[in-house]
Amino acid sequence: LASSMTFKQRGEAAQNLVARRLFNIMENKQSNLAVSVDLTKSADIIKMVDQVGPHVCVVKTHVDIIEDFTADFVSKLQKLAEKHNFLIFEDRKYADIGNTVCHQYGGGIYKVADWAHITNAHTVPGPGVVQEMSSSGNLATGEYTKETLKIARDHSDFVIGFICQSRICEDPEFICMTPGVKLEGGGDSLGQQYTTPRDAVFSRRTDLVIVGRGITGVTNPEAVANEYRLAAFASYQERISQ
Ligand code: BMP
Repeated sequence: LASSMTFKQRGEAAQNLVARRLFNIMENKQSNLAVSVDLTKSADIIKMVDQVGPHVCVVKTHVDIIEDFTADFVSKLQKLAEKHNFLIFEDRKYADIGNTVCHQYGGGIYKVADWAHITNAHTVPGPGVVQEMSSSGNLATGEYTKETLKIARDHSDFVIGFICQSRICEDPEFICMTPGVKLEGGGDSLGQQYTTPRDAVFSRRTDLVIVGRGITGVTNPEAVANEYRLAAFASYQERISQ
């Protein structure tokens, strides 16, 4: 069962090279923390990523919110990914027909396919990747989750995991990633609902927590990122030693 295996064992079980690499980083950096750097100026993002980089396995971006996006931003981000050994996840949530998604993913201004190790898609249009939302009243439940899992299994060469609020399968190679995480819980004024790292990784048995404002909104992001890393990794260790 995935939830009782180590990240190292799961990396060995995975066929997909990106999944193998991610499990490897998680094991070596003792980090199942992704930071979502949802800032709107390139320089602020680069500065934040350099500070939190030592503590994360993944840096998640939303490049379409950046006001001054350039190729130079991408090359700086890639250098930091090498320096700190993390993967870049562009949280684009593709949701159109294949032909349009090909253009959106490979072309346009952002050329996401050139630099993002990981991206994601809704499964509403059919085979793709998975999205299960953390916001209240979201519709990604029941049959949607089942169908999504089927799509992932049928395309496991391309799919490395899911965005989900609780573990949706025990397949060792799929990584369950949970956004909407804050040490103090709570929510925001637009429907976001927060769970704690331990609730996500120990109680709901997911693998990786995605933290945005809980880290990017504090005055000492590096120290706080380390706190989240320790909390999420301890919850993983507690889970596998059960
Ligand atoms: P924050 O921790 O600041 O609330 O940020 C959460 C991040 O995760 C945002 O980038 C958001 O787009 C993303 N996210 C989410 O919150 N819930 C989901 O269901 C899916 C997401 O990608």
